[in-house]
Amino acid sequence: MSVDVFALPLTRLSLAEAPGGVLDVLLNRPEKRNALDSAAVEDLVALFDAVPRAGVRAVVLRAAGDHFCAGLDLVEHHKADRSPAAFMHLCLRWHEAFNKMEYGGVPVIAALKGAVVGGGLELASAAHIRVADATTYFALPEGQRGLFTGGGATIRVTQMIGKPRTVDMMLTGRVYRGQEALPLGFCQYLTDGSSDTLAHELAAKVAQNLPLSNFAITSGVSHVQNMSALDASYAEAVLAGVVNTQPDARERLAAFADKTAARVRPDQG
Ligand code: 1HE
Repeated sequence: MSVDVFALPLTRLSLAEAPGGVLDVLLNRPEKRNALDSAAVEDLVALFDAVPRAGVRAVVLRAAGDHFCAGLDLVEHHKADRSPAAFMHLCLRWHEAFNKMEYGGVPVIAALKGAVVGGGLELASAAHIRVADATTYFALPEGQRGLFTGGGATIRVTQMIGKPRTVDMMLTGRVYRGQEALPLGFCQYLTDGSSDTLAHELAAKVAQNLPLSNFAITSGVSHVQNMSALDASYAEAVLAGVVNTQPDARERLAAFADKTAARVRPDQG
């Protein structure tokens, strides 16, 4: 049974349909630079809980205003004067949201711009593809604010850029951007134009893959990272057994066999 994401009572996110089964998700609190308060985190949990059962073929996660996301809502956090247990439980909701994003099996493409900092970088790192534009910059300013990352930076940012670089960013507040950030792994694409536009182009392409292939690529690659090499090779074989024999693939294989399918060429981008 398909879930209707448009029926969700979201307050911090706006949704729109894009062609080809792509869902456009807008972080929509630009006046606060899309800082993640508890309402935003609950929206992300509700949305990414529903997305895998909603027939969505790919998600573009983008932002209103000049900045992707300023991280934890520091004003809410200051006013709430939370106990250690309360903040731990809040962090667990962040993990719930980001794990649903990463492991849900539906490709998520983040269109970045401006500040992608603190929890904003943690949010971006849960996406499968990150597209940056010329304004995008990455930082983990928690250390300077008397805080520590709690939304998965120790896990996903270290996977993206490595432990020494992550620790340096945390300690010194170092900022990365542009041509320096790209080869380090902060993003897979850097555009001179609009990251929204490129993210949508990529989503349209990704959405043409069979959903079961995309499920295996996104959730499968993430899951096997958590396994021993022995278990990972077993899991990969089981996944491939299911995906590579799916009836929907027969048409594509037939097209290759009868030479009507596109060949892989070096100039296709
Ligand atoms: C916010 C937040 C926020 C902006 N929480 N309200 N993250 C940070 O340390 C980043 C903090 N933010 C900034 O450094 C800057 O705001 C920005 C570089 C993102 C944007 O600068 P700018 O000049 O465009 O905007 P601004 O004037 O600083 O802020 C505009 C408004 O957004 C203002 O509210 P207003 O009511 O006074 O207009 C700001 O208070 C508000 N705003 N960022 C709350 N983060 C699970 S642990 C995760 C740990 C973390 O993420 S720590 C946070 C790291």
